[in-house]
Amino acid sequence: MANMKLYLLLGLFAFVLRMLVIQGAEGTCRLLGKFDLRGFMESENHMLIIGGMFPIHFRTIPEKEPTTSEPVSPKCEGFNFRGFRWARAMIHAVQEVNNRLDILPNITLGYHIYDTCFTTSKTVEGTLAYLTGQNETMPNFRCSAGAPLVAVIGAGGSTLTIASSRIVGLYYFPEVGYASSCSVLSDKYQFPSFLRTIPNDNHQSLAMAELVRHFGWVWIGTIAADDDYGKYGIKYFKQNVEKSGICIAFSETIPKIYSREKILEVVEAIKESTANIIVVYSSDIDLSPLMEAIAHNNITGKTWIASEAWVTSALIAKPEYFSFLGGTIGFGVRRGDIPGLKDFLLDVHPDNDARDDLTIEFWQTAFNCTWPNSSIPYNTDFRINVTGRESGVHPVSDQLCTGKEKLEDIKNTYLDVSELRITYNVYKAVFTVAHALNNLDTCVEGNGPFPKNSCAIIYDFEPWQLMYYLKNVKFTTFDNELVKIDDNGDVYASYDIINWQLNETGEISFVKIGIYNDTKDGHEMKIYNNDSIFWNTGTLKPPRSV
Ligand code: TCR
Repeated sequence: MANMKLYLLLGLFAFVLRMLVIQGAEGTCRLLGKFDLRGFMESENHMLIIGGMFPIHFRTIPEKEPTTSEPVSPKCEGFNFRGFRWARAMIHAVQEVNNRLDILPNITLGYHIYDTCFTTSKTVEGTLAYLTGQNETMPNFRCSAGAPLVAVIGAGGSTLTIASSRIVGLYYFPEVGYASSCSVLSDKYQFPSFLRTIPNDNHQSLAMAELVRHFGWVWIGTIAADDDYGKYGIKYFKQNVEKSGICIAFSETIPKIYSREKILEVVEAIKESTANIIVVYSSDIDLSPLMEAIAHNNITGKTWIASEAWVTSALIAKPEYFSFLGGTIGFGVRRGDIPGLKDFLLDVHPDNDARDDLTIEFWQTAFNCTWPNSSIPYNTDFRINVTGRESGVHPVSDQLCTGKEKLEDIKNTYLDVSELRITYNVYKAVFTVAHALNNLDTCVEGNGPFPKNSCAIIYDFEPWQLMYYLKNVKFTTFDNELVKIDDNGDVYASYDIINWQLNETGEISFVKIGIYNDTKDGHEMKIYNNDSIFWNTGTLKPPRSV
């Protein structure tokens, strides 16, 4: 009897629920909230669009009281010159494809680029906007403003890419990563439509373990960013070294949301430990507050092992940090000098497009001035840093920009093309998509890969059809590098081993002291010449950590 009642109740409940769902679908559909996305668009008169997601800002500004008024999408702060360069490199690559006669001769590509602000929420906003073609999200519909979107380049850090490629993966819609190196992204069961032009981090973790063994270090401290990149990278490194009897002295995490207390805890752990070797897996963005604290607390005598994301970063490799970080050794992915990029980067000016507020913000931040009549906020940073002061607060500069400021005259991370590694990956990602599209376009009916040897049609194909071509892509770059994507969406792993030294002008130079390559039957590591390594111990000998 009691069972019967329960069934009735459940039945009634199911009925009411169904009614609600039907009503929701048929009658009361309405737009929820508004996205606030910033970026670059170029889609008029273009036939196909490539999406791109880049961290042009460092973070979002947390909303104070989101429940008492209509919640709005947060604004972003902290202008990231490096991310701005990556986005501009994507545009440059798209234009190069458009100019070339051998790739997609009859098609012009456009782009839709969004700023992720280095946060998952903005990344998901952008991803949903891509799938619907507008700032409103209606799953399962592919509407597009003008031309169809064919693939997304992004989304930057692995944690962001994991979020967005889970969504696009539902539609088997291609996403090509340029910086997302986390090992989980190779799992095609979870991320069926993700591929990348940066190697899987398992290789880098192995390389770090090999380096530690090479120098005979026994006690190691590890520091990971609080994201998939940091945590998986360190986990795989630990698994590897522990097998060789190497001991982990401490394992710390850098918080994602800035916290002075947590940073100071990490500093304490480093101070208290006798381990002289510290392996850090983190993006430069997350690491910078910790390095500020290292300098403030005058922690010297440590040798830092850098993961690819900070090894050549201007955010960390500041001359004033050299006494703490000199001698750092790390791994960089292959670099490339992209032809014409420098001139293209210089060709940016707020006058070119009055609606382009990112460029106005770039100009204001680069020249420390305010663009006349603009409502674009000045690049602010209201966090309290480790010294207890508000860090890098730039009050609105009352100096007006004249527009005559010269980019050539300033030294700026955006314009620094000496270490194009991730930038080169962005370039390769665009070309991966372009070559796949080209192969799709040149398919000969009767010889095609689809049922009955048919081909896809370039003006109207399904995402999975492009996936087929992406998975079989193979091309050489201007640098004669062969780019080949394997079944897991991965590329061949090859790293430069880089050592931080001081050059004659008092700046940090990144000296290549060796290489690490993945080979068919294992891997090879070569350190060219032990004497060419700078150690911050003041001697030619490697430090000891026993
Ligand atoms: N993979 C990192 C993110 C990242 C990055 C970078 C961020 C890499 N390299 C350089 C800023 C600058 C490598 C990830 O999360 O997968």
